Amino acid sequence: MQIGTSLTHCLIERQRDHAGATGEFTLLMNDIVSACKVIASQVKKGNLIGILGSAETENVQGETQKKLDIISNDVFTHTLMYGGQVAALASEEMDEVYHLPTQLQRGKYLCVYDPLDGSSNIDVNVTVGTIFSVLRAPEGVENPSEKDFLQAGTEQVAAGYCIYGPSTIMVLTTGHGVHGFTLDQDIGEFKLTHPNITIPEDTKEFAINMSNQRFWDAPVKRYIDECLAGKEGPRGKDFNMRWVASMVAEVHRILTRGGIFMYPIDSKIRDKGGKLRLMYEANPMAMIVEQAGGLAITGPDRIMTIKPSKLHQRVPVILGSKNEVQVVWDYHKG
Ligand code: AHM
Ligand code: MG
Repeated sequence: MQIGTSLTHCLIERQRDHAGATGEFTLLMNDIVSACKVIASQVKKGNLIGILGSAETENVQGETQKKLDIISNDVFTHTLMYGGQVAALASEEMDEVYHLPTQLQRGKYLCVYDPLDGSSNIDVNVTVGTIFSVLRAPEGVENPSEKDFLQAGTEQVAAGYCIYGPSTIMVLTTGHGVHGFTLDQDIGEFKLTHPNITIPEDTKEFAINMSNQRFWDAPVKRYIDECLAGKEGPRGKDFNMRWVASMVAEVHRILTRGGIFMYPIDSKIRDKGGKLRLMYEANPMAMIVEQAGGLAITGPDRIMTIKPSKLHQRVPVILGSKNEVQVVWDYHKG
């Protein structure tokens, strides 16, 4: 695929490589792209159209929703429900599985999404993004329920995110590498700008919310202590640190120049299972990172092998440059 090729043309090209492909996946992706373009445009307008600030409502996780959380969820949900390619939908911002009204055409896919991740950054004009995961609906199930969504990350058909930063970039994997497409605002089209993204195996940059340090478990404490010890410590190199509080921005940085991102388990959130959500944050990002040559673990386990027990399940997340994540993995095993 040539640099500058439109995302739609890249999908059509891919479709030709799959004997028996019906074009339904391409249509679904086109809907996801359309939804992200609308969200990008709303994010850009911000308070010119009065959409910053709290909506004064709570989602199922007890977090206060921002107006843009709700708007983005509505945009994503409505675009996909009318597109005819999904059998049901689920989102961070909806308590239950969203069942399609009976009169609407159903398709063979399920889509799970975080319509606007990094909500705490909306009002301060810092990068946010949309994360999505595409699964297959079980055959013969007319109205999929929560249990039909509870598939391990290894079952994902596709995963991606759209980052709303200085430029809007869609990063996508269908299990054949990771590719990035930048939105050309003038013509409203995503064009291939980052083909075959690979994460450098080594890094000297970590991202973790240091304010939780006193609550971490021993392996994470040890790892970060050793990074902080720098050249004089056991790692023998100085590390740099970043924390945007937008997972999409952290993952995008890691895909661009390497690094390790960690939202580990800690004693404050142990009863919740972690901070980030498995099905629409951890799994899609894990698929992208692994497809780009990195690793994604919870601490002791590979994220994508977890069999979800509920839609809004949380998990610890440690992902990024292969050799660095391996160090943390070894500390958990040790
Ligand atoms: P959100 O889905 O409510 O926006 O929360 C997820 C975000 C991640 O993008 C980010 O890594 C993390 O929460 C930041 O958490 P903290 O504010 O504890 O640093
Ligand atoms: Mg989120």
